[in-house]
Parts: sequence; C-alpha cells; structure tokens
Amino acid sequence: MLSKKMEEALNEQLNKELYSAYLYLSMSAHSTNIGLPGFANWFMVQYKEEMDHAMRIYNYINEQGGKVKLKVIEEPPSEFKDAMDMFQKTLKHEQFITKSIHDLMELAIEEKDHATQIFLQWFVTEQIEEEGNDNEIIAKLKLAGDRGNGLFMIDKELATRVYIPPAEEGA
Ligand code: OFO
Repeated sequence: MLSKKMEEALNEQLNKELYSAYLYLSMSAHSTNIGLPGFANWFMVQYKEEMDHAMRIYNYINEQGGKVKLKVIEEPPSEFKDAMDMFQKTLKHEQFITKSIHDLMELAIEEKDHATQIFLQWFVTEQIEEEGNDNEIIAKLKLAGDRGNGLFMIDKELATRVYIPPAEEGA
C-alpha cells in the first residue's frame, strides 16, 4: 500500500527513467550519425536498461495497488559536440538521477514505508554502477583524446557491450 505522496513521487521517477531512455536513444542515434557504431551500441544498451528501470517502477506501483500515471516525456537534446560531450552529459544526468533516488529513499524512510525502502535499494546500488561506468569512460576519453586512433579503440571496446534482460541477471 503506497501513500498518495509516495505514489506521486514514484510516478515522477518513472517519468525520469523514461526520459533517461529517451536521452540515451538520442545519443545512440547521434553516435551512428557521426560514424561511431560502438558508442551507438553502448547507448542503445543503456536505452534498454533505462526502459527496464522504468518498467521496474511501473510494475512496483501496480503491485502495491497504486495508479501508474504517465506524463509527458521531455524532448532530449539531439546535437552533441563530440563523444566527450555525450559522456559528460550522461554523467551529469546520472548524478541528477542518483539524487532523485536518494530523495525517494528519504521520503520512504520518513513515511516508514519499508517495502518501498527495500524496492529502492536496488536503484541505490545501480546508480553507483551507472556513475562508475561513466567516470571510467570519461577517463579513457581524456587519455585517448577525442579523435583518431584512441577514439577508434574506445569505439571498438564500447561495441562489445551486450544487453542482458533483467530475468537473466537474476533481478
Ligand atoms: Fe535509470 O539509471 Fe540511468 O538514469
């Protein structure tokens, strides 16, 4: 059973996760457009993961007898300066999402909503991984520079990222 306040906050988060998916889909399209297929793959996998995050929240609201309310998804940017710009924007966005998850957790604690606290735990852990991945790629981009052979090598590496559906990762 969710309080109205918790239900609204979870619906807000559902919208943010859908926006994340939209943002990374846009970055995937841009990467294809500028001839970086490995980056396009990485962002496409990220898009699918964000859709999974959204569906986790969607299912949880339903399971708790709440009402899912879908809101307008903001238009993401479609032009980026270069690969570094995309990853800096990705990191900044993920830091915003981390803060949003922490605020949700604070609300669940305030409301003594133990079920939602347990539910959110997965997201707290996931955000550590998300920011870690972005920081790692930014560090590589800094080392390699944003063009030439270094960028080509990073593109090859990002091409190997594979999407794992939630059922297969035991979630
Ligand atoms: Fe859903 O973790 Fe990124 O936004």
